[in-house]
Amino acid sequence: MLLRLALVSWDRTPAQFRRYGEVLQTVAATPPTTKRVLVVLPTYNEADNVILLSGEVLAQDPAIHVLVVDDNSPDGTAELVAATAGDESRLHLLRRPGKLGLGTAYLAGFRYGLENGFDRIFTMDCDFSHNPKYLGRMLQALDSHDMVIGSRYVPGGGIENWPWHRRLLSAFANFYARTLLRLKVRDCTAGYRGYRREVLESVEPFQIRSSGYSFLEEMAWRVTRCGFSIGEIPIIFEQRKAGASKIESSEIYLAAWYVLATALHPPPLPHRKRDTLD
Ligand SMILES: Nc1nc2c(ncn2[C@@H]2O[C@H](COP(=O)(O)OP(=O)(O)OP(=O)(O)O)[C@@H](O)[C@H]2O)c(=O)[nH]1
Ligand SMILES: [Mg+2]
Repeated sequence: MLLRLALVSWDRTPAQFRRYGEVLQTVAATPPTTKRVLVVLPTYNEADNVILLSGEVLAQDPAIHVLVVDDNSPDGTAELVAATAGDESRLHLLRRPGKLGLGTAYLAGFRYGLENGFDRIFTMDCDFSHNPKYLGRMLQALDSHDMVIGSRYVPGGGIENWPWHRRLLSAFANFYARTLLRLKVRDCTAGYRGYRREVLESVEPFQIRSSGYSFLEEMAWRVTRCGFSIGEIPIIFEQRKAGASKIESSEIYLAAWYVLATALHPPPLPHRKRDTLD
């Protein structure tokens, strides 16, 4: 099935196909999970990455499904996924009419995961910055934590090939959000995350109005304030190799403003945490 997934995309993405054989050989032999797992990949112009990355994610565990949430990418990302999904029952596509932002793409993924009975719901960037090889460890961490973050800022974690100014910006954004929102997690702007479904049912993520980085910071804040535990698994974050960044610099200022507003006027939260750990 996975081989067919790659074959369908041969015409459009020969480079992705060539690397696919290597992928199958390198997947770690971790014991398969008994949970139903959804990995949400938000995409905007990720045709160079989406097929190979989906294949790598699906290869990590037979229980994993992938949902691509695409915002009508002009480069044909959705068409590639649609052509491939016909032969791969664990690959799903949600098309949206236009570029509606990363935050609402996460929410669409959460809704899909909850409505379709998934126990564990992950998010990751579709540009290979988040290596799928960490999914197994992150899944295991969800046995003892309510939420898990693939973290650059815990021992063993790090960043590869980022220029100094991006490192500085990321470190400052984390310091700023952690201080203002009084968060203990080290990497609160990371998009590589996993949630137990009960967490998403409890913290009312659909009330979040912000997008991008501040969406992620507010999620970490909600999860913490509602009394859930967050585990961090060290990852090496890699600079994207194909395609271009979609995050605009204005989003950084917006996120800074939004974090300040959340700290000064916290939105109402549900009162009680549901006990999730089985
Ligand atoms: N559906 C959807 N996906 C988006 C949107 N904006 C960004 N994405 C996706 O969200 C993920 C993160 O965006 P990136 O452009 O990689 O942002 P970034 O990681 O901060 O920037 P780089 O480090 O330069 O890659 C990628 O998979 C994008 O394709 C959007 O408006 N809608
Ligand atoms: Mg990226």
